[in-house]
Amino acid sequence: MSITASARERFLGVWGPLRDELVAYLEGEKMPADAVSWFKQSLDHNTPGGKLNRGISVVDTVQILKGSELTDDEYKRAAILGWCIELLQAYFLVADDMMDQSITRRGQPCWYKVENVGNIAINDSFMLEAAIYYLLKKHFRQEKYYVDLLEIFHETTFQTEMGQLIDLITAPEDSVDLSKFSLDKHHLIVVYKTAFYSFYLPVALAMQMSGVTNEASYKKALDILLPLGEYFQVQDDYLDCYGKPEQIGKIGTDILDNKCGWLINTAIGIATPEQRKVLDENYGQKDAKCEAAVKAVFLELELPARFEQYEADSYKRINALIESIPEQGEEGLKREVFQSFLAKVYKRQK
Ligand code: DMA
Ligand code: MG
Ligand code: MG
Ligand code: MG
Repeated sequence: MSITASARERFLGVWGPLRDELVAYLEGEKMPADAVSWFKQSLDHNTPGGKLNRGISVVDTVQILKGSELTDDEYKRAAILGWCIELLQAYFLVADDMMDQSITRRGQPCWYKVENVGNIAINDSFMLEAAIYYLLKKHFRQEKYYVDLLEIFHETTFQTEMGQLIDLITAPEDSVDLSKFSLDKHHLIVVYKTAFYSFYLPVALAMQMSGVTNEASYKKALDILLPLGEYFQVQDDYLDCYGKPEQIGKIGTDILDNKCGWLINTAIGIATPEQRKVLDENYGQKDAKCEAAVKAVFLELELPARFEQYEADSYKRINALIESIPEQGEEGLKREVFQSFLAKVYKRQK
């Protein structure tokens, strides 16, 4: 099942109070009114407007592992962890949009593009990250798994930043060299920049909250969630070119930005020498005509149909991984955790 409107609404209901706690902290530090209102706007512009897959997956996983309805208090605590991932996502996206020179995000201007924000968005992104640790300390300091939560956040943040590093240096603005691209390179980039924080992190946090302590279960979850995350980022690469901006909420920039994405890597593997020449001459140029020439080759190579095939193959492969968990579940793992996450993203249009 994908996320229902009522699940979204309930999760969104936890955001307002958390946002107010963060704002109250600045007030308590006697920050001037304009700073408090700036931070509040940054929080509201950047945190709640997305699909909320990551955050709601924490709640869903805690619920599935418990096997019965969560109490209001359990729901709220799981949702706080979920919002901490959404804050992490907000932090990454504010910076990512500056580095990728994107225009819109979630149907509104990227934060750095908002009037009077500009490079102040760099500090705003840091403050979104700092907000995570404020909330974790406030709400989870007394738990025996508090240090585990801190470590998981720190480790996945570092992994994501390594991924962003290789994403960016594989896409230099001034020297396009498609011979440096490969699907292996792409695999490494997407696992690090997306899969750890978007897929492993929500489930690992929920497992911590549910009292799962054995390492092997975390490893097994990782072995399913990294491939799921890779599939998700390939969808993102596909939608960058073929998604409608009104639907995906953002305008694709991967071709202009010389990104080592799934489409260009798939194209390189099958292009004729003539098509390759067009790609070499037009990929990564900040020019709409060049972008159109690349897109024309992508269509000649039938990349949409190849993507559909990739999607069907991934679905099978990930379901087979899920079925490696015994039907009755084992040590803090249940098939439904992964099935529910897969259902949230399978054939997504945004
Ligand atoms: C996303 O990569 C990765 C992170 C860590 C934000 P991306 O630039 O492809 O994302 P988007 O398409 O949303 O800008
Ligand atoms: Mg981007
Ligand atoms: Mg990026
Ligand atoms: Mg993208």
